[in-house]
Order: sequence, then C-alpha cells, then structure tokens
Amino acid sequence: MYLEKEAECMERTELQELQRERLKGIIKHAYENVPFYHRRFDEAGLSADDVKNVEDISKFPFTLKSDLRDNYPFGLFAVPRSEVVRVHASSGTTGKPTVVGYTAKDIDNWATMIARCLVMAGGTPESMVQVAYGYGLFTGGLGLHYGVEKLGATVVPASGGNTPRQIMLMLDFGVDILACTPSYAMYLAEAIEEMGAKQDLKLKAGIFGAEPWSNQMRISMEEKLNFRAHDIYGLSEIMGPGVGMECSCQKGLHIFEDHFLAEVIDPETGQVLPYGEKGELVLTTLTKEALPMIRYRTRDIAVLNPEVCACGRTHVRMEKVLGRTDDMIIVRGVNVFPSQVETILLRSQYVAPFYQLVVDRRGTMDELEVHVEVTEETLKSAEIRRLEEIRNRINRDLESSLGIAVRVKLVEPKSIERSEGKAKRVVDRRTL
Ligand code: DLL
Repeated sequence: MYLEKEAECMERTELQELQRERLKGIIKHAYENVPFYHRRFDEAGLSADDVKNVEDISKFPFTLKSDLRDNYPFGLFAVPRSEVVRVHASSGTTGKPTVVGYTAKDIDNWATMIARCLVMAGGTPESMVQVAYGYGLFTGGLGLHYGVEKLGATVVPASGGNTPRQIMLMLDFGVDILACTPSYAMYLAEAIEEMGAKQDLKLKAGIFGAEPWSNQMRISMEEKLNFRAHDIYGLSEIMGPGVGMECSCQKGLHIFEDHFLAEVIDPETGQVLPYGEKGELVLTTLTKEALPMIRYRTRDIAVLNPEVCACGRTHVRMEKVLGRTDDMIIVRGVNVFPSQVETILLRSQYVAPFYQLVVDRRGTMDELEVHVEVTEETLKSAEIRRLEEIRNRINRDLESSLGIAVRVKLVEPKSIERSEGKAKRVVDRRTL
C-alpha cells in the first residue's frame, strides 16, 4: 500500500527530472537567501545554472555539522524569522546545540513523509500509534506525531519514559503501532515479558530508529513482541525522522528521493562512489524552505541500491546504517561498530540484547571488553562451567568476526543501564 503512489513509484527517469528541477531551485534559494552559501558558491564559481543534471551536485562544496555550529543559532536559515514556525535542536553534549528550523510548508512535507512511513508499516486511518520517542527539542516525538495526524490515525503522544504507564496505555488503548528507539523497544519488551502481558498486546508493527540496530535485533524483537519491526532513518539537520523508511519487504530503507538527493562518498577523498559501494551518506534537501542543506555530510555509513523494490517503490534503498564514522571505535587499528558486535552477540540464545563495549588502554595497547547480560533462564539453569562455555563461544565468534582480541564478560540480568532514548553503547576509557 502507498500513501502517494505517484511520487513513491515514479519512473526513475521522471524522478531524476523532478530532482534536477528541484535541485536547481534549492541551489538558487540557498544562494539568494543564505550568505554562507552565497560565499561558498561564489568561491567555487558555481550557480544554479551549473546544474544540467542531478550528477552536477558533485561539483558543489559539502556542508558540515560545524557549519551549522559556526552559524549558531539561525545563521543558515533561508527565510525571515516570521516564516519559521518551529525550531528543533540537537542535544549537543558539549557546547552549543545545532539548531534547525521549519516553515509551515516544511512541517507539512515532513508530516506527509512520516505518513508515508506509517503506511509502509501497515498503518491506516484506523491505526492507534503510540509515539514513545522523546517530545521536545529532539525531532523524534513531534516528527512522528504530526505524521500520525496527517494520516488520520490516532496518536498517543506518550513521549519517552515511565515504562509501566507506556505498557498500560498500549494494552488499554489497543495500540497497534509503536514508535520509539530500538533500545527502548527492547526495554519495553522486557517489561512486557515480566508482566506476562504479551498475549494481550495488539501490536502489529514497530517504527524504530534514531540509532543503529542490527537485523539480529529485529529477529529478537519480532519474536518478543510478535509484530513486524521497521527501520526508520533520519537526522535533524536534514529534517528529522522519515528521511528513509523500510517498507513491508524489509529489504532496505527507501529514501524519499522526491525530497532528498542522496549520494555516497568516500569519506577520505570526498569522491562520489557508485551505487552498491559502502561510504558516507551525503544528503541534499530538495524542498526545504527554512533550512536548505546542500551536500550535508551525515557521517553515517551507507550503501545504496537503486533497483526497483518488490513493493513497487522506485526510491533508492539504503542498507541498514551500520553506524556513524564518529561512533566507530578504533581498537588496535581495527574499525569496530557496536552494531557489528550486536549481530554476533544476539546470535546466542543465552544472552539478552543489552550490551556495552568498554575500551581501555593498558600501557600502549587498546583493550576491548564486551559486557553482555545473560538471560534470566540462562542464569537459572546453567552451571558455572556451562556459563564459561557460553562465554568462550561468544568470545571466539566475536574475535573471528572482528579480527581482534576481545574479552567478553557475561554480566547479570538488568545490570546494564536501560535506555529510554538512544542507548550508550560505548564507554571509551581511553579518553577519560
Ligand atoms: O535521531 C531523528 C530520528 C528520530 C530518526 C526518530 C529516526 C527516528 P538526530 O538526533 O539528529 O535525529 O540523530 C541523527 O542518528 O545521523 C544517525 O547517526 C542516527 N540514526 C537515525 N536513525 C537511524 C537508523 C534523529 N534508523 C543520527 N539507523 C543519524 C541508524 C540512525 N542510525
């Protein structure tokens, strides 16, 4: 099922023509209304006239997160403040956050894209959608919220936290779609299991994103909650949730190419890579009025596939995001993403999907410890010797997959901090 079949299933040649036209328009808009882009394009000797086809985007300079920070708070806005109806901001653990803005039209487009996402997950105007992403400056809560209303479904604006109440609402209201981070979904699943409430749930689908999660995590979640778990991708600088979404085929996330132009580049050289190659995702907004972004370097590692999907949608598909270049830890010269570790851990039935990577330095050597909780059943039924066998097995699997020495530590159930938003997967003691 589609929300906007014409846009979502457009022939790719027609789509590229639309993108070309919109790209010219957004370059002009950015040039005329944002001094930062004006200067940048002048320096590069470029203008909207240099856009003859979509590939010409590669001539333009990149925009970085630091450009947003340097122009804090509203310096990259392309419309007068009177036209900005909403701002959101990143959490910004250190220093100032990055601030993003939307016109009424931007909010409307965003809501439509979220409504498309909901339809991909089987949503209809009859659906009851619990939004357990945080509301506030974070884009997750309000982003999903407006999309649910746009679809004409019913939104339960629960926001994050207060787990017992979340479950009560889910049960009493007959919620059929849950939207939250995957780590919070696992936390909720654990609490639901403890309450013995699984069979009373009406959940049909989950819409999970804002952080990486593996296919192995999907298997675990779908089994625990007896529904289908869909991946949703997005970032505040570009819009928020709903830049891309998995359809019912669950074979990659469709990026809404009528609103965004996606490229994958080699993060070292900045060269554009062909479809199918792994690199850094770079996004250009094609319709954003308040905050046009030209070639924004997301730092997310992605692979794109332009083949038409079995669902009929023609928008390019992105493989699940492995992680961000800045989340990647380098241990003894080897790149490690928490999601790679997650894939291996969750293949074992003896451990729960709660884990943390702890990196430390002993002398000049980096050491990686992986803490993972054993399940209650494992703890109840296994003897110490058996636990050691389980540990050794996971240790061996991790070492052979990552290619470095690892020390797995099985920890007690519930000893790793639960997350109501984005989980903290890495503790890097080297930088403490
Ligand atoms: O996390 C927006 C969002 C909210 C997306 C709710 C999906 C659902 P930021 O806080 O700006 O925005 O963080 C964006 O989170 O660059 C990725 O590194 C990561 N991320 C978001 N979605 C996914 C995903 C929101 N599905 C950053 N898989 C992005 C992996 C994701 N990483």
